[in-house]
Amino acid sequence: MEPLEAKISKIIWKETLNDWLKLSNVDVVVVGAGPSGMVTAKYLADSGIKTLVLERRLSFGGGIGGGGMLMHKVVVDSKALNILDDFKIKYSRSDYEGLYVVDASELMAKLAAGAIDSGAKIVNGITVEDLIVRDNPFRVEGVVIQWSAVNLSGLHVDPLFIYSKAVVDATGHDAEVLKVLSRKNPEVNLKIPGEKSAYAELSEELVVKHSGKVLPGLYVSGMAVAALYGIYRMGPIFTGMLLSGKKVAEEIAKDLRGGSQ
Ligand code: 48H
Repeated sequence: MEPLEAKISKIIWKETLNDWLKLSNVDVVVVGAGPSGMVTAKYLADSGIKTLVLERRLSFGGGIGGGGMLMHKVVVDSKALNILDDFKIKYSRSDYEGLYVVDASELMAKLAAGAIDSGAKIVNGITVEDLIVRDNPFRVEGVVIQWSAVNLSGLHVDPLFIYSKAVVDATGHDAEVLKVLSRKNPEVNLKIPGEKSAYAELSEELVVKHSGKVLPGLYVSGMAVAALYGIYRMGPIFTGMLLSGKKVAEEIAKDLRGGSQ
């Protein structure tokens, strides 16, 4: 008889490795399990696209959890109510026409559950530290990954790869994927000026307008869009993040169908 301890370990080794074998070559890698990334993942998965979300932290939600200055409510306007409905997230009217209130923990939990239930895979504790690229013509074909714990330790451990047809930078304010691409591949001439000060109304609109493809194989959603195009910030209103995520999913689905990602 095998002792229970050995069985537990064998189950975890085997099932995790089985997962990674399936995940080493996917259609789309979404970097970051914040609001825009999880919305992108759900709608991609709904279209039958094999989608992997890699999240550095051991949790979901990115900036949602902090609510507005640690108050556990966020604001969404009427333009994104259909997305909240798709994820079965509850909302209530505020005192202001067109503005709705959502509980931050419900938003985090249900965005993640919605993406997972639609078939996207979310793996926590993984940091994307670089990209796989091809030249002539230049394109992005996946990510270079490391355990977040290894990065925190400062140990020199070589990373591994996930090959994909498309990568989404959904890393938020720091636009980490775009920054590493820009730094290591100067020939693509990608400048990231960083986001501007607060102007909520305009920011909500411009982030969505500019969400989408950056380079062949590389897309951007959420606050990383603001960093890339020098757009204003909007504070704890999440309409733009949700619409941005959906828009990017639709663009990738179209590109993958037409073979032009
Ligand atoms: C793996 C990574 C890496 C990496 C980061 O910040 P997020 O919530 O991102 P968005 O853009 O979906 O939403 C932004 C929103 O939360 C926000 O901050 C708003 C609306 N601010 C307005 C304002 O004025 O301040 O989530 C990004 C996620 C996080 O969970 C990170 O841990 C993760 O990405 N991440 N994961 N590899 N290299 N970098």
